[in-house]
Amino acid sequence: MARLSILEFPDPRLRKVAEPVNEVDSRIKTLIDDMFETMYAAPGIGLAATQVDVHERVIVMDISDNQQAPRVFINPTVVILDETLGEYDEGCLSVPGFYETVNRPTRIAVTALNKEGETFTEELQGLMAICLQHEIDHLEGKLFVDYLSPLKRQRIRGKLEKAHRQRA
Ligand code: QAP
Ligand code: CO
Repeated sequence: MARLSILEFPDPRLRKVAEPVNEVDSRIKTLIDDMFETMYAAPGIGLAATQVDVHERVIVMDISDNQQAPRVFINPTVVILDETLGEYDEGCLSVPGFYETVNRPTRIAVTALNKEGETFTEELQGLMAICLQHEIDHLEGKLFVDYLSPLKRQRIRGKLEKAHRQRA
């Protein structure tokens, strides 16, 4: 397994739209293992392949405390079951150090492929539903900061650019 490096806002590669996975082969399985290692090390609760500069529709998630509930979603599609929005203070491994309130539907059904390449459909609610929608946004080149006011987004961008300059 390998720890992958995570792209950070405003890296333009985070804006690429990911391609569907054709076959869940050994290359995709290795990618999934490496994404879990990267997410757990961070630590984080969700990671999309886009964030590690792989532009294919793969998401890993684990909202449990002790790495007890690893979940994989390949080529996910979502149906909103209830248009009622819930608010949540979202963060992102690609926007380190910043948390802001975002509103999203909290009851969805997802259809995706699992790590074995089998199709499944499942209803999700609460943090699982929010996190999955956040991760699917990554596959579309979208970030949670896009839901904020331009002023807030610009402030976050400026601070992260400064941090990147100091690291370089
Ligand atoms: C997405 O985010 C998410 O700023 C997953 O310094 C988060 O795992 C969806 C993290 C919350 C919905 C609600 C963030 C780690 C991890 C940071 C993450 C940081 C270190 C974020
Ligand atoms: Co994110």
